[in-house]
Amino acid sequence: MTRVLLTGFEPFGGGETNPSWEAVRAVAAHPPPGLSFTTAELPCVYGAALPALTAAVQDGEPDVVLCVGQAGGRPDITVERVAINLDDARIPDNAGAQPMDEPVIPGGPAAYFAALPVKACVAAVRAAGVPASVSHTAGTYLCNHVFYGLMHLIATERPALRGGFVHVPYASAQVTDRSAPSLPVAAAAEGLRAIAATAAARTDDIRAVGGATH
Ligand code: PCA
Repeated sequence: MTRVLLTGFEPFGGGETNPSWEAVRAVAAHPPPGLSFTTAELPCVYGAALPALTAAVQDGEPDVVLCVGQAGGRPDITVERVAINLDDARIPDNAGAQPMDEPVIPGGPAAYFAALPVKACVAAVRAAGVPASVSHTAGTYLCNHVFYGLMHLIATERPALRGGFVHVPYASAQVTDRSAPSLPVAAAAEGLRAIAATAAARTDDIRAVGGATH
């Protein structure tokens, strides 16, 4: 059994729901064979999100951590390749904080790569019939903050742990009154199942086109 910690985020920016948490809950309710899940809903609050992640890692003692967030406007599931040491919030967090041009971890390296076979994960989501791609930026808000914090935890304290960050589009139910790309929560959950199974099964990546020109 591979132990997987899945985290989602609480709603933010005036949203009523966050599809990352809904999809995480759906995965944990119907886990794929060979995987056991613990879950945590992270606050969208600087100063509280990483302590909540660390506590969830301590509680669950996972082999793999997949943190998940909403990327409204993206059309597909994106497996993030790189976390940067930068907090530069475009909107205030749920407690009103809006850090600008600050490091996530003072003195930490500029960036970390995900400890996931990102291209194999993308291929697995696509094979499940759900659109996916590699992303080279998780932004500069809470999702990048948590992603960087996770990778710093792995680099400094938990070398056996593997993990990374996945962004999901709006849930279709969130955008019924607008023209915006979306995925049903069930499809996002299916994609996350494929990523979790891939991350549990392999550490080496596949060689496949997945870069970006810009
Ligand atoms: N998405 C935001 C923060 C929380 C979430 O679900 C982000 O992409 O940073």
